[in-house]
Amino acid sequence: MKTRLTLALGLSAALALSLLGPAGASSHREAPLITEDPVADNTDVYAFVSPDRPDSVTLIANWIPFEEPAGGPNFYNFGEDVLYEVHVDNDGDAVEDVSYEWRFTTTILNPDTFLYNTAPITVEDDGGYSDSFNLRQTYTLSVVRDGVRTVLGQDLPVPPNNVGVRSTPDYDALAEAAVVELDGGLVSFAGQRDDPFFVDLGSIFDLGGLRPLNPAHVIPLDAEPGKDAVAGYNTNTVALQVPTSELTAGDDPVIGVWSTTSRRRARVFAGGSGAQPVSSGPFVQVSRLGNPLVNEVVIPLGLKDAFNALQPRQDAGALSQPADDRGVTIPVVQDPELARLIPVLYPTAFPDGAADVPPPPRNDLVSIFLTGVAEVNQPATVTPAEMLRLNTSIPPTAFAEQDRLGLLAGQNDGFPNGRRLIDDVTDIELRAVAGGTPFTPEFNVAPNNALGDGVDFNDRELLPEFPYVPAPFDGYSNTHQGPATTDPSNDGS
Ligand SMILES: [Ca+2]
Ligand SMILES: [Ca+2]
Ligand SMILES: [Ca+2]
Repeated sequence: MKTRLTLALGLSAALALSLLGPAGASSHREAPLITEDPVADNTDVYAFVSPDRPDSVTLIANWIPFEEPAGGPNFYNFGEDVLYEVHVDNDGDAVEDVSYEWRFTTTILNPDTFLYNTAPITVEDDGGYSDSFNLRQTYTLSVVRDGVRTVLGQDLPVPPNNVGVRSTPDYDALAEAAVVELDGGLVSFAGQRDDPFFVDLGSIFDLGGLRPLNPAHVIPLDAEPGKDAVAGYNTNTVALQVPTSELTAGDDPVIGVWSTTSRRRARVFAGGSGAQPVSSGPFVQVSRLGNPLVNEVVIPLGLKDAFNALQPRQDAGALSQPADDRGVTIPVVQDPELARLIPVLYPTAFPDGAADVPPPPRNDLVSIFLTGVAEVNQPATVTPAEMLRLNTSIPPTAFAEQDRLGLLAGQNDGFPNGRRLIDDVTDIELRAVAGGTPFTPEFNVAPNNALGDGVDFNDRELLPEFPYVPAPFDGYSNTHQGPATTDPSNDGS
């Protein structure tokens, strides 16, 4: 994306002071409540030193899981009544120091048609979209520092969904028109993209199945390659590239990153002709995401909704009890159910049962998920809290050289030091939970350090430059369609 629209914004004119109220993984359908609210459902957060601009950090957060590209006529929009945020803690106290906020506004040019677009959508000479783009969104991007909110950009464009080959024939041009350079060296994008997460959900959530290891499962099946359950689906992305100096404080290069979604406390349905519900009250956090998969597979069902409502500063108190002489511990991380399940599910691969995985307390997992790894991505002083932790002083691996196994492949700029799009967090976390890392050398052997779901890469090539997330699949070419005619012999089995 080389063509960038530069928006000159008078920062002083846009400076707004406000006192803030208390508001303020991969994670698809990770907790019961949030599955009912897809526009607020945060699927993944990424934070990495930009490989092509090493003095900057790229922050990416995705919402709306499993967007079927053909999902018209009402395609996928950000929620107007939703506050989308990415937070940065730069002094290790689990309290945000810098928060970026996205608020979206929807405009319908012609309300008398049901059409999302009335003709092919193109980029006009002035850089804006053609009037055929009927239902469109714009957004305001703000930053909050020390309780002071500054508007960074207003009326920023969101590209259309990738409707199909007739409606959005040059999608890359439409997306490029929504890459905006802002004052202070920031680059911003918000809009539909391919979901860059890759995982075999269909097997993993079918009693912990890993297709390549099927023969060793307690309910054995023939071995198979993995299936990327997210393949062919889109998501809504916000991406922001920020000069690193805007994010760090003092001499400590480590930042903590997580995202939240918030809704107004009350929503009232008026009924009758008042079709639009009215939202009021302060924003309340309904979704939260730092490390991928934590709420899916570490947090037990009884705590999942609560975890989404917690702030990191509350993690230690809410999810822990006073324990060992290290002070605060978080039992669900120190003794995760998954670690105990792995030898039960794969008895022939782990013949000695529980003795084949590290015993609790799992201080190695506390490092990975809660404090950062000493000498890699642990802040100088740290309050244990669940967030991505990124050491911004570790030089990025060249894009073409990135390895999906991140830190486990010796790339210190990869997960769990922050998270790059390439990082195979499923395999890395499976191996980490099984003890297959240098933290626990006696367990850093096969099969512990070779676990994987058989899905190694995203189904679309990542982009070498901002916003790095590939273009969305288009609806016309969608890959989830059924047969053209009903086959009476198809009983669904
Ligand atoms: Ca802080
Ligand atoms: Ca994908
Ligand atoms: Ca994988």
